[in-house]
Amino acid sequence: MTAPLTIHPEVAETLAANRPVVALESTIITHGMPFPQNVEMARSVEDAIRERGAIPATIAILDGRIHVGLTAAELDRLGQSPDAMKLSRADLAVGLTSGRVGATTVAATMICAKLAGIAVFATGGIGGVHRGAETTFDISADLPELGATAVTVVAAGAKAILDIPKTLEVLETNGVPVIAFGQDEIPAFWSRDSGIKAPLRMDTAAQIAEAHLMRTRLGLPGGQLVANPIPQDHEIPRSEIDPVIEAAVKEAEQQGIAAKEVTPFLLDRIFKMTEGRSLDSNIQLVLNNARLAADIAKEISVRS
Ligand code: PSU
Ligand code: MN
Repeated sequence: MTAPLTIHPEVAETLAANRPVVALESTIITHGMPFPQNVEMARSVEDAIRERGAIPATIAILDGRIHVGLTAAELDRLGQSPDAMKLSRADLAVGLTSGRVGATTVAATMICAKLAGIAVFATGGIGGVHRGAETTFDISADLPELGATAVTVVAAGAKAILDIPKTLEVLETNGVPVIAFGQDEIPAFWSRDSGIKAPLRMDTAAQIAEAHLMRTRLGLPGGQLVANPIPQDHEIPRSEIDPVIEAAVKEAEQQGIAAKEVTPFLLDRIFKMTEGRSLDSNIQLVLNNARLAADIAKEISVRS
């Protein structure tokens, strides 16, 4: 009995030839952005990875199977599935046995990428320690997953809807290297700066690839988190986005939003309050992360 994996033929061939593949998550498509921008984003991210010389593999649950690499029709279906389940480590198996359409979070995408033999994964933002976690205990399953599953994840740092210092503490406890790319500070998703120094810094994809392979040689089970700052011309300065985030967090509290609804609720409110500007930035930072992930995947493939 093995995992119910359906690997797209192009992805399977690329992996068999030890050529670079970049995994992509699907919760960002179903719960992170509205239709039709979600499907447009997913397609342009796949194109960006191809232009950079790697093959994209968007991961989602369809018809009781883990699909690694989606056809155009499958991507459309996913992007227009308002009832898609948001699946993390806790509910991945139940999602598969239910037969329903399922989107994978960062945690679940890491699990599936590892099963398929993919080393690098690009997304927008990871889940983390939510503000107020000292009372709600809301800490994303993405954090312990990074400590457990050997995939290098490229994200744009921690969103300020999270408590960034606490998120860094939990990552450290879980043995996760947090690597800021090309700067000292940990980027804060829509903004390049957070005011908080990152634990580690690297300046090239090759360095990140070497560290990934060194972890394998050491037998360390977990992954790496690469925090890649949003391109300058698309960033929203902290002074502008912070009040919007504050307001959204307050609304979530007042409406009693909890558990897995928190992140999608906040994103939706922030998109609406900024009249789409934050959505536009979100798309640009995912593209930027996809390009870096492709570069890292290439550097890993030439070294292994
Ligand atoms: N952050 C974003 N966009 C997203 C997510 C996070 O900016 O779409 C999604 C990712 O799939 C991430 C998940 O893994 O939310 C985390 O959800 P939770 O906080 O419920 O673990
Ligand atoms: Mn949560």
